[in-house]
Amino acid sequence: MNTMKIGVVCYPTFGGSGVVATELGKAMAAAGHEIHFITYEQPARLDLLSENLYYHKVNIRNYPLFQYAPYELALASKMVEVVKKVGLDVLHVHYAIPHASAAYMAKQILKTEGINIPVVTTLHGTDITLVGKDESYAPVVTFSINQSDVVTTVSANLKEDTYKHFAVNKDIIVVPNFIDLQRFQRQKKEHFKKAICPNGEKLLIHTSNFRKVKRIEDVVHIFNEVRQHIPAKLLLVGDGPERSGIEELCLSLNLIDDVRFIGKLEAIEEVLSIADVFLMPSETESFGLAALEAMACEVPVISSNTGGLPELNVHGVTGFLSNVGDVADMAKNTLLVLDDNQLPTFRENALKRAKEFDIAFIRPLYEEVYQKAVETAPQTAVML
Ligand code: GMT
Repeated sequence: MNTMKIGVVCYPTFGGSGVVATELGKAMAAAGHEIHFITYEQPARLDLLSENLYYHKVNIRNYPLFQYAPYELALASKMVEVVKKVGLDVLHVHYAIPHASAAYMAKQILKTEGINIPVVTTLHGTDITLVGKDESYAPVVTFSINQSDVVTTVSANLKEDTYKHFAVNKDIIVVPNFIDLQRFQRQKKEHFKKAICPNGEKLLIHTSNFRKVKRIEDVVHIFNEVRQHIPAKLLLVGDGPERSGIEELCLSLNLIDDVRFIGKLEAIEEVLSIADVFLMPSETESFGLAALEAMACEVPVISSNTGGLPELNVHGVTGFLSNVGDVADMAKNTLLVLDDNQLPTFRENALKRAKEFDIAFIRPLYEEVYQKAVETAPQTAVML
């Protein structure tokens, strides 16, 4: 395949969609494509000294009249500028709101100058299942999905949800989340494990952005049940709006000595390396990238059976699935997984499954998507 110049629009710092966009961009750059990130802040973990990686900052001009500065307009203007300056072949926008509609606007502006830029929109989850379907955004989300040249979702379930909640008339291609197995692998961190579990306790872990959708109170209740049966500790990694409420819950349940909050962490693979089981009881989860990261580090997963999670976590093989909110079932399954006779097999299975999502398999799928977008959209638009 010929190399391309690809514009990537994403949320640079928060959430799985930004991680997927950044890691995909890096993998594409390593494969010889020229990648131009267009965002309001440099994406975390983006090494701009690497070959083929560029960052274009969206400057948001404020004005006393604006209660909310119009980011979408500044983004669309930046996309127009970068497409023209660099000669991009394709624009890939991650997360529909507001990136897909900003891309539509940029595309229309460029059309008036005889340039037709193909737009690929990747839907990640809450842009469809939570925020997107709210009536305050739904008409714009529907329109901008339909106007994209190619649309992808990160799971078959999210594809179904998109058709269910929006009048979308486009084909949707499923391209799952992926993992870099060089980075996410079980490392020897015995000293770290000893510091957290000094008496050989089992370690339960949860990593997230501490939003309501993650149901972290269920994580705490599962742990509370598990520790009635076996010595255990809980590690909560990440930060967000729910954190203080969860700290209070731990206090009221008298768990504070056995639960560690360690905030946001860059080297997440290091703590995953010492964990025995990963808990993801989410209300909704389009794919569950954090669970995939755990599996790559040989950590089995106890999750809800919502959204795309059954497409990743195989019930009874890589962990277990339960109905949302069924804390008792999740606690029972956690104890099954933690059984010393079972744990090594679950660990092995989790790693084997994670290998199916190796970036080496997924990157070419996105290259096909870009190729399709270029073929779908005529190279030069008719001047209006
Ligand atoms: O929920 C998050 O952690 C953030 C959110 C986002 O949109 O940034 O993640 C979504 O996208 C990830 C990457 O595609 C998926 O792995 C997550 O499952 C999905 N989150 C939800 O659906 C709640």
